[in-house]
Amino acid sequence: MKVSDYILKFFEKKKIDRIFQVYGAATGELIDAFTRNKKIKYICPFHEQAAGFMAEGYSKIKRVPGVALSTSGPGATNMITSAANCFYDSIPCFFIAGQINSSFMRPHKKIRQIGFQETDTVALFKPITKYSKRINDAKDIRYELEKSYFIATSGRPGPVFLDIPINIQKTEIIETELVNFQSEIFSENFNEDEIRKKIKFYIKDFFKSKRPVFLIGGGVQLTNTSKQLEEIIKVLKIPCYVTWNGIDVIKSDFSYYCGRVGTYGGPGRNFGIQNSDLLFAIGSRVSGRITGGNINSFARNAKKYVVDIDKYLLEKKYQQVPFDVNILSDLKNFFRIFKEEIKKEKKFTKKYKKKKWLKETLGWKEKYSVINKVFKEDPKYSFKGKEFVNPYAFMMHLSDLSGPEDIFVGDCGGVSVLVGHALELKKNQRYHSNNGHAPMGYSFSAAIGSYFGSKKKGQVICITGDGGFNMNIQEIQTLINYKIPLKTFIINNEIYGITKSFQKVNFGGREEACGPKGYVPPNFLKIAEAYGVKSIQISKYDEIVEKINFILNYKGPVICDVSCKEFHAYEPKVIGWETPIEDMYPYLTRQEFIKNLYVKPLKNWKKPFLPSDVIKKGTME
Ligand SMILES: Cc1ncc(C[n+]2csc(CCOP(=O)(O)OP(=O)(O)O)c2C)c(N)n1
Ligand SMILES: [Mg+2]
Repeated sequence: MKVSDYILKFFEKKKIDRIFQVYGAATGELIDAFTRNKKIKYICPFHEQAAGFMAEGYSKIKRVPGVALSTSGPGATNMITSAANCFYDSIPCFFIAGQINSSFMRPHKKIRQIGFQETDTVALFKPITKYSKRINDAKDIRYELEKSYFIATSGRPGPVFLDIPINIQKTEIIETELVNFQSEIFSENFNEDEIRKKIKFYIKDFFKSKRPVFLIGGGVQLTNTSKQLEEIIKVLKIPCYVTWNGIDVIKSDFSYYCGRVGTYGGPGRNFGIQNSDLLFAIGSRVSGRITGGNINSFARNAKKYVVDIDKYLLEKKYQQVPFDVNILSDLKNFFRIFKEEIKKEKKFTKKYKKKKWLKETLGWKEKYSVINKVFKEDPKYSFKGKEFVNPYAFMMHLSDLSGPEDIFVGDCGGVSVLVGHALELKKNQRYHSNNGHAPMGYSFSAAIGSYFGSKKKGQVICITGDGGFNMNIQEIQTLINYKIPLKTFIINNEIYGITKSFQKVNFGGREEACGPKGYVPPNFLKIAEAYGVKSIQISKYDEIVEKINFILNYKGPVICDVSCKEFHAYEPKVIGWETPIEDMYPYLTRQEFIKNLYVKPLKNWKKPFLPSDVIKKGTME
């Protein structure tokens, strides 16, 4: 058997049935091996970055590692962004590149290049993967694949990179002679007694607390433990807040869901978190996008617990938020122990009530719902006297009209804020985006990957900005080639909206390179037409419902241009590094917060500078 055949057989055993690749001579042997394997198919996107994003989307939905394959040199360097994306969002994926024949490689680092398309890819991928390795000996193939798989999927998951020279790919091996990898040597055992002890502390604190909250992040979805978490929440009757990655964990129709938090906090407006006296962060590293720049003002009266699988994030010296109790554990075991301890606690078995606080937090979610505000005041949007679509109104209707098993994939920029504010998910729906690395152009490719990873029970819906869609627009042809009925909504404001609003605040209103100056997007309807994909424009409020319905019921792929010309009021948001996250621009939340107050308002924080055209009715203070 050739090494290439062995590699495919390995992935087949791991229930991986699609590999995303762009051809090159350096992977010729690997691609040829597909002719001898019946179970795995290759998918041909038009760019290696897109292949990497597809592998990520596939992995997130199918819950097996994704695999992206490229040729040496430029093919491999094109996958760098995708590997980094997986690294920062902890997604297990294999990035594999072919490499030139070992005998033509440069003999020393000082020699820049010998072989055609020779590049030191192992070094390039090292800081953005959990493991980066060239296979120099065909006999190592089993060991290296098993080791890579173990590393990608265990502990805090993440991508791995393997560089496989063409001569190694075609070497004949005898399977029975291959050395295996013994994962036991590398496995990390958690200290169960320590975890249990800390959970017991927490339960004690919980009964003392008046305003406990859970802050839930994407780690729960990665470990597929949402059900266990929900069981615990139902017993504790505790208000739950989610981060952007946690949108996919606790859905909007869950009874204890009280909103989304952070510098762009959604429904609930961060009030529950900021007022809490006991916070437990689960599956989240609680980044600056949650806390804002004024970290000490974050949940400032709360005793803070955190559980994380990444031991470095629990070290005080590296911690942004100073947590009082740090628990090192994987979530499966953590939830198991938590449930065991809850069962033992008699106070829970009696009719346990903690209704006042829950009612209050749910009330804030309703009262400070972004959508309610839009709809009560003005669901329409016009620019220079002409009506366009208010993307918040669009998002609300899309949530409403979507099917029970639909999968949403979002891009970065203004779209991530819109989704965070206004996409309300139902129980069995899924949503994913790219939060740590946040490259534009992720969603369209990742949605295609998600389609291949899905059971095809629901639709796959991509929500992207115009800027994001331009990066990887070539994959429209992949929809045609594989008959993928993807529904793509481009929130087309014809600008780089989020960065334009950043400029407004930070550069005294001066605007450069974000459109209309410097950035002008193409006509997406014509582009879709040229590829032969159905295209539709939604250009005003009254068309939204009818057109979304049409698109969602359409059999094939649709590219929809949601025309929101120059809209970039992504609000509410926190402005300035000193601002505590309860103070959200532009509505009067500071006064509201003081009215709803359990903790002291911060004094003497430096108000951010806002140019006059940004200051609207009811600014801070
Ligand atoms: C690859 C890449 N380049 C640049 C950026 C910086 N950036 C972040 S969001 C953004 C604008 C996004 O524009 P669009 O997709 O149209 O969304 P909008 O903010 O207008 O809703 C830019 C340029 C980025 N995140 N990724
Ligand atoms: Mg835009």
